[in-house]
Amino acid sequence: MSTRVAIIGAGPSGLAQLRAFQSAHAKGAAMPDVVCFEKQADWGGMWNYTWRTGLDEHGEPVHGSMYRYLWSNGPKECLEFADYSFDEHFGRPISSYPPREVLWDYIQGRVKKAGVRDYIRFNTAVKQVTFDPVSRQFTLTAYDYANGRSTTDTFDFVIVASGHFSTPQVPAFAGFERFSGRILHAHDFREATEFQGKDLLIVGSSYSAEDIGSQCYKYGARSITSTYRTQPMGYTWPKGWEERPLLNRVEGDIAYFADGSSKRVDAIILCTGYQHHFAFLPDELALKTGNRLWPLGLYKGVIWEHNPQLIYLGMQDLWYSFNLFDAQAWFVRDYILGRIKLPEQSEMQADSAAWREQEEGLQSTASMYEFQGRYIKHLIEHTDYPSFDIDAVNQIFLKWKTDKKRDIMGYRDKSYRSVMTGTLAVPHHTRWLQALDDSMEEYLRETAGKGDVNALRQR
Ligand code: FAD
Ligand code: NA7
Repeated sequence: MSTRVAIIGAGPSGLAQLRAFQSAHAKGAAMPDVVCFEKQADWGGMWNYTWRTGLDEHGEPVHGSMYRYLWSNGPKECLEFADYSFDEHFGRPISSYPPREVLWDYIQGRVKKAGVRDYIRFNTAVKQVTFDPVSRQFTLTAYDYANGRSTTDTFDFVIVASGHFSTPQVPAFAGFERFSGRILHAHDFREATEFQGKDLLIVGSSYSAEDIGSQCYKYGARSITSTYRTQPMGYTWPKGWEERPLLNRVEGDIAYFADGSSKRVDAIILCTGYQHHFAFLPDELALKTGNRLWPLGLYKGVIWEHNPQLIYLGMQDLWYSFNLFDAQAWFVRDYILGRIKLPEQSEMQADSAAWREQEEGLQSTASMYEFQGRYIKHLIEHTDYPSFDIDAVNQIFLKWKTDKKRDIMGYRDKSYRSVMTGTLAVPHHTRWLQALDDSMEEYLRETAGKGDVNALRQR
């Protein structure tokens, strides 16, 4: 009987796993019996945008945290697939920071070409996974909303690819109960124009704070006040945006900060991060970690050391993203196909501890993406995933950071060179700050006519 593998989630990580199995199969390897469970109606994970918040059409928690008008927050040259370039997908150079819909199209291009959609059960939410130590098999229960029935299957391996930017971390501050405006977490933020003409308070000082604040500024918020717990973001903000130390309390519509200063605000957006949350897993199988570069318990960042039949993809804090998931998925594939053998548990733990020690010593931003780059290099040395120039990608990260420091509202107008194809990105036809229409049609206009766009969509 062939090996049975469950993949939970058809986002970039789960899709990388399907593509990894398919690519080995195309070279003659046996294809395990793979089922990918996806609770949404389509693939792409976070990149499959939804306007919904709260519960979805089935009453499941909405997975999506992405918002309208989201543009890539890092250069596409840092996330490019090594086996499917932007050139191959779009047939011409595009800019370095595409909007969400364009990246979703790119993700889909590779898996459409690989022909793996039939492995996915859409509208099917995984509800429970248990492990029987005697049969050494998992039992996975899911609910198939398309057919209105519960399903139960057994698997030899379970690969958790359900993401970790979906369950919000929602702190409370004194006075929230009586605040007269709207309070929401970044997970529920969708439409920046809602805050046009408003004085907005943003709690947090990481990617969501920076980007949601920038969006609201771009779409006409009257002022942005961002409040930090540990350190300010420190960019040169445009007029109307200031950073204050941590929010202390709210009285009516007045926010008071740790330095005693205050500001009247209309709405509060909590950009306070996300939890690794796996409602379908029993406690002993659930990864418990904050958002960091080396969560403990995962050999090579993917294999659950206490039960190596359980695998996690994409659980690290992300500098690299799509090609990181690929490196992990190819490694996991070769492990499941028996090409990579595991050492004893103690050796796996020692290996993880060594990575963790390195992670704890990281001081500078550069050392963090270099660490993740080293990890990717290490993984792909074990597999046939196409090698690529990770040092050159690190250099792009460095330029990205410098460009952001120089101009937080203008960094998305910069162009970088692909390390996969050598193609230099072309500047977008409109500067990011003026580009209010983020649709794919608008993005690809000028050099491609309508027909070309439709042709690209059909790939
Ligand atoms: P996800 O994309 O989250 O996909 C997980 C999938 O699992 C989803 O389809 C979900 O429906 C499914 N799932 C979850 N639970 C279940 C269940 N119980 N049963 C069945 N299916 C389930 N990355 C970048 O590289 N560049 C960016 O610009 C960028 N911007 C971001 C902006 C925001 C607001 C957020 C939240 C993230 C951003 N990211 C960005 C990171 C993004 O998370 C990754 O690019 C990528 O989507 C992670 O892929 P994943 O497959 O691991 O997880
Ligand atoms: P991150 O990067 O995990 O950052 C979370 C931020 O929230 C960070 O600044 C934290 O401050 C802050 N935080 C967390 N809890 C609190 C409380 N209680 N009070 C004040 N501030 C708090 O999450 P993001 O959402 O920004 O980014 C996640 C992904 O989404 C990322 O990949 C993006 O591309 C999009 P700290 O620095 O810990 O003091």
